[in-house]
Amino acid sequence: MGKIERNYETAKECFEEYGVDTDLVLEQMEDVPISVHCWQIDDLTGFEDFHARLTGGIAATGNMGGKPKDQTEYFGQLGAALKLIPGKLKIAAHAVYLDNKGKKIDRDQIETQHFTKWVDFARERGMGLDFNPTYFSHEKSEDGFTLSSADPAVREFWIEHGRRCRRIGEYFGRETGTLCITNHWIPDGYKDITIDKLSPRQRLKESLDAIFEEALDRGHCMDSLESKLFGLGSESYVTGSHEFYTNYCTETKKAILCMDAGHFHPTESVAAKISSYIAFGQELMLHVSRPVRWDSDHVVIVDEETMAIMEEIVRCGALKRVHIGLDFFDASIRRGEATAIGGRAAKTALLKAMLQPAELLRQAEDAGDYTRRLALLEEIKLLPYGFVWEMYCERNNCPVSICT
Ligand code: RNT
Ligand code: ZN
Repeated sequence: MGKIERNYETAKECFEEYGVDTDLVLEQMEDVPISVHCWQIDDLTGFEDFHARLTGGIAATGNMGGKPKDQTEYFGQLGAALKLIPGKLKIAAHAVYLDNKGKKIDRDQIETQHFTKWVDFARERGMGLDFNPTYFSHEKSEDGFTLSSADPAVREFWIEHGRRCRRIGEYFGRETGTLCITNHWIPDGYKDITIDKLSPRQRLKESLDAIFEEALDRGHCMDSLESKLFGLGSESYVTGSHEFYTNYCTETKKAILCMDAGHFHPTESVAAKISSYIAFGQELMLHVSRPVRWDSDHVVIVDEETMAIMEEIVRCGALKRVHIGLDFFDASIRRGEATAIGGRAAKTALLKAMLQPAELLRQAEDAGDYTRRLALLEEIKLLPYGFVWEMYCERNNCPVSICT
């Protein structure tokens, strides 16, 4: 028996004492894909123009070399990064990652034929796809407004983009046989004190209604709406706030909410919000990220918030209702490895959460024995999660260590 097997047997015994079946957990991990975003690999540049400037109040800082110069390099690096993340995955593509064959295809002209590469790439790897319209890094978003713009022509342009993206999402879902979530995030907002906060929201509501007019096959795709508190240059007002989208989703049932861990007040926790949506039978999309002082999109690590998010999903019994995606972009470290580090961290946190003795903890709580609840919570921090992780990597033909 090799070291990994030996260690795993020991771990199995340790977890059994807490009523946890590690084999079962490893099996269950296969039902919970993590959706790895495509945009850490190239600082969200995409394929429209390899010198494109990122706008919309988000920023990839740093200038590490090795950024892909063409699509071949890009897909090579993404493929290599994905190989380092064990278990079931999806890939989240973005509209600017289209294959335009050297021709200018504007956002209101994109079609499924521009995204066949993504389908091939995902299929080869047995992965599903998610999709994101790109409502930023474009001349028609330069004044800070898209779907909530006061200019009807600008709104119409972005509505058309949203509509087309939904169809691409449906195509992804159909072709991969896995539900595709099309996540809409817009940068709209004001830098400074805003007088009329209502009109942009009324316009956003109308734009969304227009985007969602066409009924698509729910078996293949659905939409999510990503809220935000502030962005660079939209510090004072963001049209698509948390309350706005929560109400839009509840009222219309046209989309589910997407919560990004970096889009709230610094001490506000996405984890704490999850149960309030599950209580109403809603589904959620998440962008697991790591804000450091602001929505800085640092690489995801196994920190308290990431753990809290995964624990909450498990404890709510919501592994099928909460769709877990990643969102970070750091250009100060090697980009492919950054993707792998963040993906592995999300998986590690999920595995750790699933290995916790949920039953025992709940029993202590239900019995009103909060002392035992706290004692247990502390004790289980020292269980040998790492040995189960190593077995998870081994079973998925993935290296245990990626430190080069
Ligand atoms: C921006 C949002 C959004 C983007 C991606 C690239 O604040 O988090 O999810 O990061 O669409
Ligand atoms: Zn996000």
